[in-house]
Amino acid sequence: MSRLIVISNRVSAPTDKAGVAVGGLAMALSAALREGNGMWFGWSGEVAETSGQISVQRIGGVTVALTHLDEQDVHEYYNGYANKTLWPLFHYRPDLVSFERSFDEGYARVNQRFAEGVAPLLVEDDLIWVQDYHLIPLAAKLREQGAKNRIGFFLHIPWPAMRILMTLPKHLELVRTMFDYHLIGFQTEDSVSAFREYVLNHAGGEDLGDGRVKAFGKVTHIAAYPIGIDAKEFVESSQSPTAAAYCKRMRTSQNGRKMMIGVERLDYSKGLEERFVAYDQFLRDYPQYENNVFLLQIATPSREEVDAYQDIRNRLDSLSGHINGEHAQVDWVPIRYVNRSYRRDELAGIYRAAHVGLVTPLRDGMNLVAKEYIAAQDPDDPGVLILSQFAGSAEQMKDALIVNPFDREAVSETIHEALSMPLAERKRRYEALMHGVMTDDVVSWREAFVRDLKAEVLETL
Ligand code: ADQ
Repeated sequence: MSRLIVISNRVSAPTDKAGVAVGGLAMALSAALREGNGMWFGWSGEVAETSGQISVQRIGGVTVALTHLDEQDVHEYYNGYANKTLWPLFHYRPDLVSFERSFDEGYARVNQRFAEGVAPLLVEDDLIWVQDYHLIPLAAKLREQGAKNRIGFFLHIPWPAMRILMTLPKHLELVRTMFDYHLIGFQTEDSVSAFREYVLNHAGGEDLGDGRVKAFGKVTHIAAYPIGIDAKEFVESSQSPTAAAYCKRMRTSQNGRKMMIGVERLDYSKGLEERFVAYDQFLRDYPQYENNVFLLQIATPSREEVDAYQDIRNRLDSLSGHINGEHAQVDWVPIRYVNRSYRRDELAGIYRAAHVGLVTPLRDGMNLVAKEYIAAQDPDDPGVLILSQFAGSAEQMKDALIVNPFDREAVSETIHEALSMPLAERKRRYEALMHGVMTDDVVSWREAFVRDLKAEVLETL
């Protein structure tokens, strides 16, 4: 049986601490690696002088191979090309993109270093699965090292429309490197179409049918593999004593009011500012909800070394203060704004206590919070999910109330619709959504991708 080798920027093999914030993705990949005697390769998260040395360890039963990055790498590759160039661009924010030649060079250098670190550890029939935008050119670098293995790539964020991508200097070179993969997985059909459009219209490519596209003299396979959550575990976690305690704590503090919940990394792609503005609009449009509803917004700071993240944090501090100042009463604040992270079982209890889940990103590859919110609901009295049409999950979760997050009046009306929805309709929508969350979970995502990667014919190289 061939081994699976997962390569990602960071490695998050689970530790044994129960309930700690290890995501479903880490769990699902680790399970596959454990079963198949595989290996997970990536950056240790440490910043140190790099000697090219790889440290191999066992973490939670998984073999993990770690490399360090030096300060220049972190600046140019991680904070630079990955998070100041590709992330904003792929989330349709060319206004926030920094293009610097040194970022390009850092990105190429770290990908090269990853390839040099992995190549000696490979055997002939290893299946390699590269994760996400940090490592797009890795297959090309591995080929230069002589690797003939099957290599697949999964992009967790959106693939942008052709005209957006074309604002990236050297976009053609980036896409060229993708043809060294046998299989490229995207979150949505929308991303698959955008990639195909670029290849056909800008790279002189050809559509060979059945998801095969040809360009640069090579063929690769493209398809959508929408990622899911560890649904069964999340449901269990929502019924755990910790979740029950958190749910009770929230209910007590609600004091009969309805609660809406938002949970995300503090990122400009998540539409937090627009959400606050729409909520402000809602409080003006429907004064009957004054003192009867509140929004609990949990936003964990992330990527704080990048200016755009400091800016959004400052703007949200000011906006939440402004809205609260405008509407609050001595015994009620409309927004509870919390900048910390919670364990998964705590989060599950908080979701369960919320009457409405507000998931309104301006762009999102998938958005797992939407799925976690549904998985945590009480089937006899479920809450309502409001979901942005620009989240990848909207392609699957059609029974949510779908909104345009840029249209604050429509979001305001939808909040009213959610808060006043009769139980029968809440149940009908929840049951349909829950069926999808349970069926299309993270394990079926992983199995579908690995099965297709194994099945690819080696005509592609
Ligand atoms: P993210 O942009 O991080 O992921 P998302 O899919 O919503 O977005 O996942 C966030 C995860 O972090 C969820 O599991 C959530 O519970 C957790 N989380 C967020 N805030 C938290 C807090 N305060 N405390 C504890 N946990 C918190 C990227 C892409 C997404 C894609 C995923 C997976 O941007 O579009 O869905 O990868 O492919």
